[in-house]
Amino acid sequence: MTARPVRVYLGLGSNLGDRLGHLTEAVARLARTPGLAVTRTSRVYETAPVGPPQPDYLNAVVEVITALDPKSVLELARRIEDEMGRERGERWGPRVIDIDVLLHGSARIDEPGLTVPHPRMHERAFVLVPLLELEADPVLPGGRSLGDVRLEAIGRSDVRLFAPALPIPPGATGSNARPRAGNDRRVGRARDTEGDRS
Ligand code: A4P
Ligand code: MG
Repeated sequence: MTARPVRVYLGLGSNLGDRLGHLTEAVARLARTPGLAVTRTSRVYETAPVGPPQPDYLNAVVEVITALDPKSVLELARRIEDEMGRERGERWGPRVIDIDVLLHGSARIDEPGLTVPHPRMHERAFVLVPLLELEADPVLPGGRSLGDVRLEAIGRSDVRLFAPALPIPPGATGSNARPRAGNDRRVGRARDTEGDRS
C-alpha cells in the first residue's frame, strides 16, 4: 500500500479477436478488483501497429484511483491479462489484451520488470492521444513534459477515433479506493461494436 490513494493511468491495447469487447472486459475486471476504483476512461482509438507487421490495435487509457503500490498494480494488471487469455509470444507482437502502467501518481520507478512512467509512452501517439483526454499535462519519462513532445512527429495520423469512452460498470468501484468528488464520469455503453465495423 502507498500512504494515500493516487491517480494511476493504465494503457489498454488489443489487436486480436473482439478488440472492443476485450477493452470493455478489461475495464469491467479492473472495476471489480478490490483496491482499485476506475474513475474515468478515454475514448477508443484504432491505431497502426508499432513493431512487427500485425493487425491494427484498439487503444484506450483508463484512470484508476488506488492506494496500492505500482508493483501491486502491475501484478493485478498481469493477472487480468492472463485471465483474459493473453499469450506471451514475441515482444511487441499481437495480443488479446495488454495493460500497461503508464503513470502512478508522481512516482518514478526504474526496477527490473517495472519502469514508471512507462518508458516508451512519450514516443507513442496511441498512448498520448487517449491519455490527453484525461490528463492535460502528464509527467513523461525523463522529466519531460508535453511541451517537449511533438505529436505530429510521432504519427498522430496513425490514430483514428473508433468508439466512445469505455463503459464503467455502475457501482463497481474497488473497496479501498477513494475517488475524488466530482471526478466520476460514468459513460453509457459504447455504441460501436466490432461487428458493426467489419
Ligand atoms: N514492464 C516494465 N514496466 C512496465 C510498465 N510500466 N507497465 C515490463 C507494464 N509492463 C511493464 O511486457 C513486457 C515486460 O514489461 C513485462 O515483463 C513487465 O514486467 P509485456 O506486456 O509482457 O510484453 P509487451 O507489451 O510485448 O512488451 P512491452 O515492451 O511492454 O511492449 P509495449 O511497449 O507495451 O508495446 N502498437 C499499437 N498501435 N498499439 C499498442 O498498444 N503495443 C505494443 C506493445 C506494440 N505495438 C503497439 C501496441
Ligand atoms: Mg505490456
